[in-house]
This record gives sequence, C-alpha cells and structure tokens, in this order.
Amino acid sequence: MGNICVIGPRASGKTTYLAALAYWENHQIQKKKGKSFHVQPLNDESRNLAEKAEDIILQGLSVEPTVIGDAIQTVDDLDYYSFKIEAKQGLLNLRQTIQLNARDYPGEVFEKIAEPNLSDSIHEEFVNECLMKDVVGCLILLTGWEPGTDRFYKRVMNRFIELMDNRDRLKDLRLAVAMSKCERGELWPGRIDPENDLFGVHLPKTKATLREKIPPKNLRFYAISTFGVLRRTDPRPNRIDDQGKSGRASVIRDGNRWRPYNEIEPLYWLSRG
Ligand SMILES: Nc1nc2c(ncn2[C@@H]2O[C@H](COP(=O)(O)OP(=O)(O)O)[C@@H](O)[C@H]2O)c(=O)[nH]1
Ligand SMILES: [Mg+2]
Repeated sequence: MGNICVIGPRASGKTTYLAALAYWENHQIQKKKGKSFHVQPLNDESRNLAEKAEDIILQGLSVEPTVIGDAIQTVDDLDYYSFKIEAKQGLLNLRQTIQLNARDYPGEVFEKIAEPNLSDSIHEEFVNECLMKDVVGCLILLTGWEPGTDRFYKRVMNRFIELMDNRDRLKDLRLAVAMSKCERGELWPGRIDPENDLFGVHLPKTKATLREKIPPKNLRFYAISTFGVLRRTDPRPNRIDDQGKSGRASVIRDGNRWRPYNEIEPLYWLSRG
C-alpha cells in the first residue's frame, strides 16, 4: 500500500508512463530472470487510461499536456490513478503485492517549485499533497540534459528538499530519480549504472545536491524508457519522432515489439524500500 507521486517537468513522459502501466497486461509482460509483474488498474480513471493507452502510445495520439486553468483549479481536479501491482519472484514464486496510488501532476507545478513564492494556490496544494505523511515516495522523471538543464533541475531539487524539510519529510520520503526516455542512443548504454553514467555525466550538480541532502537509503537513481528498444540484440530505439509536432513528441515504431524498460522497478522500491 503506498501513495506515490509522479512528478517531473513538462513532456518528461509522465502521462505516457502511467498509460503504459495501466495497459500493462495487454502487451507482453516484461519477463526478467525469475521475476515477473502483473498490473491491475483498480479505479475508473486507471481503467479509462488503459483504454486510451493504445491511442496514446501505439497510434501516437499524444495526450494533451495538463494545463492549469479553467478545468483544473485544485489538485482534486487532476486524475488520480490506482493500481495493484503483483510481483512474482524466484523459484518459489514468492508473491508480493503493492497497491499504488498515483496522481499525474502537470509539469508546470514541478517547474514552479523553484520560484520563490508559491503564491498560486494549486502549487501550494501540490506541495502539501506530495509531502503528506501517507506518501511513501516520489518518482521524479527527468528528461533533459542540454546545457543549462542541470542547473535548473538542481535549483528545483534544492527547493524541493527545503520543502521536504519544512514538512518534516527529509528523513522518511523516498525519492526515485529517473532519466526518462533512456532508449535514446546517447543514454541507453548508461542505463546499466544510471547514477554514475547518466546523472554523474549529464546532471552532476543535480546528483550532488540530492546525494548531499537525502539519506542514502531513501535515494535511488534509475533509467526508464516507456518505449524501449527493438530487441535485446537490437538496441535501436523503438521510437519514431513525430514530425508533425514541435519539440519532443515521439511515438512507438513497432507496437508488436513494445517492451518498456524498467517501468515497475522504481515503483516497487518506492513502496517497499
Ligand atoms: N522517446 C521517448 N519518448 C517518450 C517516451 N515516453 C513518452 N514519450 C513522448 O514524450 C512526449 C511527452 O509525453 P507525455 O507523457 O505527454 O509527458 P508529460 O507532459 O510528462 O505527461 C510525447 O510525445 C511522448 O510520446 C519514451 O519512453 N521515449
Ligand atoms: Mg501529462
């Protein structure tokens, strides 16, 4: 049982990630040596997301970003997803179940963490909700590594850590910090040791800030790709860039070979430690 919040800047892949989770049972289940996962959507919102997932991920009808405005005034207007995740492990088929409740926050609120006055009510609500005692951890999806990004992420993380401290969560909130879309060619080899080869290389200031202030047992670095690569022996990204849209839009290249990378491991760690 755990509430987890999924946060990250705009277009870091949060909604796609949750959609893939909701859709899990419909595509080939990720099988690792001796370990398999099952995911069951538990509420209407997660079931709806599973239905939309096919359009979102396979047909490339990218979801619209969530924007704070008329339809979204408070955090309660945001989608709230609930899943049951079961892991079977080892020869004895030991089963462990976690329940995950996740809110899909708009990227805007993450980006505004670093702004000094959280005057906007939804931002304050977001921070309050995210740092409530019954939240066991946060999955933080980061995606950029172009110049300047490290400094920006570092600022946001610094401020987030201050807010954790103010709410007495510095010692008991787990943070899974992930580089999303890690099938990108330059990043893929770094997935094996993301802390050193992704964060240490591309986001060193962000990594250092987190390492300095978060207790080691509550901090892990991950590489995640909702799209994945074509095959184990064919590391080309299972992705095409969507020319119609500006910026970072992409869609799956071959739906039959769709195998997300490392989607569930961080959630599992966040809820179990
Ligand atoms: N290359 C790549 N693109 C992805 C991945 N996951 C999502 N995207 C794309 O990133 C863009 C933003 O995704 P979205 O889920 O809307 O991001 P959000 O704003 O954080 O919710 C979309 O074009 C997605 O298709 C991934 O694993 N790899
Ligand atoms: Mg979104």
